[in-house]
Amino acid sequence: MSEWKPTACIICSLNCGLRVQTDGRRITSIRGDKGHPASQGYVCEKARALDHYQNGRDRLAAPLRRRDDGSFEEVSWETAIAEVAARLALVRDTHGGETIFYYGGGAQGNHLGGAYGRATRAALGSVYTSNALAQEKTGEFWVDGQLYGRARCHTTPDFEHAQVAVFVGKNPWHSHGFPRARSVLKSIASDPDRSLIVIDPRRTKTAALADIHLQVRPGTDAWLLTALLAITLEEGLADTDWLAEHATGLAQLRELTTIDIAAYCAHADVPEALVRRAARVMAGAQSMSILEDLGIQQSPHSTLCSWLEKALYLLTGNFAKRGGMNIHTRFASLGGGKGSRRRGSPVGDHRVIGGLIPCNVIADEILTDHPDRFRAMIVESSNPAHSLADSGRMREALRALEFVVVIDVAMTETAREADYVLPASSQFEKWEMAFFNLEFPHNVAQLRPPILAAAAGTLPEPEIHARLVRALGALDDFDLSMLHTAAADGLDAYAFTFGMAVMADPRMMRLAPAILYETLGPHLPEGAAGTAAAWGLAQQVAMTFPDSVKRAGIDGDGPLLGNALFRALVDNPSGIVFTDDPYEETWNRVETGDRRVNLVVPELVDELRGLSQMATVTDEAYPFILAAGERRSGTANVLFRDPTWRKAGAGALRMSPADAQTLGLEDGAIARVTTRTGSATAPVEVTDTMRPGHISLPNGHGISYPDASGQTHVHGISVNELTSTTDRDPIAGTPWHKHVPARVEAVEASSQT
Ligand SMILES: Nc1nc2c(c(=O)[nH]1)N[C@H]1C(S)=C(S)[C@@H](COP(=O)(O)OP(=O)(O)OC[C@H]3O[C@@H](n4cnc5c(=O)[nH]c(N)nc54)[C@H](O)[C@@H]3O)O[C@H]1N2
Ligand SMILES: Nc1nc2c(c(=O)[nH]1)N[C@H]1C(S)=C(S)[C@@H](COP(=O)(O)OP(=O)(O)OC[C@H]3O[C@@H](n4cnc5c(=O)[nH]c(N)nc54)[C@H](O)[C@@H]3O)O[C@H]1N2
Ligand code: SF4
Ligand SMILES: [Mo]
Repeated sequence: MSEWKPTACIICSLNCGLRVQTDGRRITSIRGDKGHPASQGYVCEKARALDHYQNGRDRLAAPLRRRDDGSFEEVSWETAIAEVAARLALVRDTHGGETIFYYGGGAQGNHLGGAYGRATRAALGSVYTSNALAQEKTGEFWVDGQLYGRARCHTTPDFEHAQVAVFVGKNPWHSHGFPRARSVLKSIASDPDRSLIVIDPRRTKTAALADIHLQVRPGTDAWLLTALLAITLEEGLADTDWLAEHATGLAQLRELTTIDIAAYCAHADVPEALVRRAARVMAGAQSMSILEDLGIQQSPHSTLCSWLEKALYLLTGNFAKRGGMNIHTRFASLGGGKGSRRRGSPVGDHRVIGGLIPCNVIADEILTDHPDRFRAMIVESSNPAHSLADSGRMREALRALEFVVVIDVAMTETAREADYVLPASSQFEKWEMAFFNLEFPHNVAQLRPPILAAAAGTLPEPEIHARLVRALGALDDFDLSMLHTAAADGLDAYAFTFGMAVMADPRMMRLAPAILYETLGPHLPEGAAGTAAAWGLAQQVAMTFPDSVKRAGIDGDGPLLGNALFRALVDNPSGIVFTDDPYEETWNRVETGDRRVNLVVPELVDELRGLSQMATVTDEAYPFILAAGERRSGTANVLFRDPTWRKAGAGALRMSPADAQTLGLEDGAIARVTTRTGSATAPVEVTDTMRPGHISLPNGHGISYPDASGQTHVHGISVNELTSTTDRDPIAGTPWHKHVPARVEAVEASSQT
């Protein structure tokens, strides 16, 4: 048995610190790392399954090229890089680099690869990008921009210190979303002076712990949240002194929320008395934090709900304070960069938020004869043929492109549609970093060394992108000799020389990741060249948040502060606190100009007023509302392709006892779910945690995986065979995955498909 090596869990955005033992190429023992500054030893049950990722049967071991007959053949890396670069260059030279669309850049634990992907995009003139954030968080980012001045003014909850914790469409018991979630939930639930409030149609494990569960009718949160705001103002519960000093738009918000409270509560199907009690508990709290997630972000009125949710904590003054909501620092942005921010999508002119094309319009931007349509796609560490709405249409779009290259560790549903597949080393075989740095007041970052040597035939993304950039000739115009010399002299000499070089030729900035890898990389410790981009990011963090970095105990000024931060990361593989802020610092991050927050989002006013019509998304032919993609103990996006990691029955269709009885379905019976897009069968789990009319299926199922003889089988329902690209938010284009109109019927076991 080997030593306990530090690494991180790569299953969800918490990236809990781990200590693991390996035996040969297997990860044999896993425990929480007490030295990780955020997770402090915490892990959940899913982390135990990580060897299924590392040693999956369909891991890629050589670059693949599609033959004319559709099958794949193995080719050498030299051939693959030369041909991929040539095919991408041909698309660029024929149609323009902006027709090359980049999707992904990282999963839940690996974002360094995406940083290098920026250099490949720059070499090709590719400007349009997207990733999974554009099917969940872009609406919320846009609202942040409206309230606080810029979409990057992202707020984070402080549940550790909050007297009242509120979850809107979020089930942290299973999905986490903040450090040590289960421990924090339990301590709030067991403390008589603190309260847990959950807004969710289902009695989730989190809701079962709650003091108040507002069991909203699916898709009607906008009415419930408006009622909460209305009660807060009508009963005089708002913090008017705080609002007078720090906010604008109170009079208009008051006018907009002067509504028939009883009717709104009835529409949301929650007793008015309970809604009033919740509003009083929130307003009476010394501090309150709120976390919204997919339950509203992937439902009708999603962007409107993000506004109303934020207005709720602002009305009660729970901003820029301990236990409330604060604007955190960031190690790097997960968005698409400046290149695409200025314009809408090329074909439909859809709003681009945070540099990201809405996921639901991607197929439309390809399946058209519009001259500016996307012609080629680079997919990295993402599986859009499985994770985007309407997989059938997404597959059609991928097939319609002139060229597709996929960079992944495994043979995914998307890789199957590609012209070339490039095999990456796993997240345990290279230096890696995740950029989900969302903590406040102590924000945390971890640069993790590999725990295993790279699998034969694979390369880490920094090397893949450096080779592509070289093959495209993008560095040929630059004289890098000064940078090579400076790197040999050490980080301090390099930092100053790099700064001068970029000032002299700003074109170097967009190619920076490749330039850093080529020049600084060889002088970093053996095998650590891939951390060169982290050095660049550390310099940016030190420049953007110098005081916060110094408060975290990192010394230096200017580029020397960036160097000290980078060294601290390399020297502490369990992770570090990289910024430390007083709560008032949040005000310095408000970018509205006058440092006051806006309570009203002008573009959403009509949608808010329109709620009085009491219209909901319903369709008589499809009387059920299907939540397509629920997080459960046995789901982990698509990190584990091998179905044996989860318990039998994990893929069940959940429904209420009343519905099961009406349909004549018993626990374990097979049901057919039909939507406007598709149809599938699953065993039923009858559970009184579901509201009548509401059914749910888990995310991350429906994965094809080879058996021991190499024969591939699909396991479970792939929910996006059932979803539609047109059901989406009018502002952000985010999908209504949690609100899919559906029909259910019992089927004979023999007629399943
Ligand atoms: N175990 C596990 N954990 C994960 C992941 C995973 O795959 N597995 N994935 C990670 C990722 S990428 C993400 S984005 C997060 C997502 O984390 P969550 O958003 O917590 O996940 P979901 O279960 O998809 O949805 C949350 C809740 O929304 C509720 N809901 C459905 N419809 C409505 C509605 O109309 N209104 C309201 N208020 N609620 C509704 C559902 O009942 C559910 O409890 O989880 C992360 N954590
Ligand atoms: N219907 C429905 N659809 C949904 C959701 C839902 O709730 N319902 N949830 C949405 C959400 S919130 C999210 S976040 C997305 C997630 O969907 P995606 O963004 O597609 O992410 P994953 O499924 O996690 O796929 C990550 C890929 O990265 C690969 N990978 C892992 N490690 C490495 C590495 O080191 N290098 C490379 N190159 N590749 C690697 C894995 O093999 C996998 O193929 O799904 C979305 N889709
Ligand atoms: S909370 Fe998330 S990161 Fe932490 S152990 Fe569980 S799945 Fe892994
Ligand atoms: Mo997500």
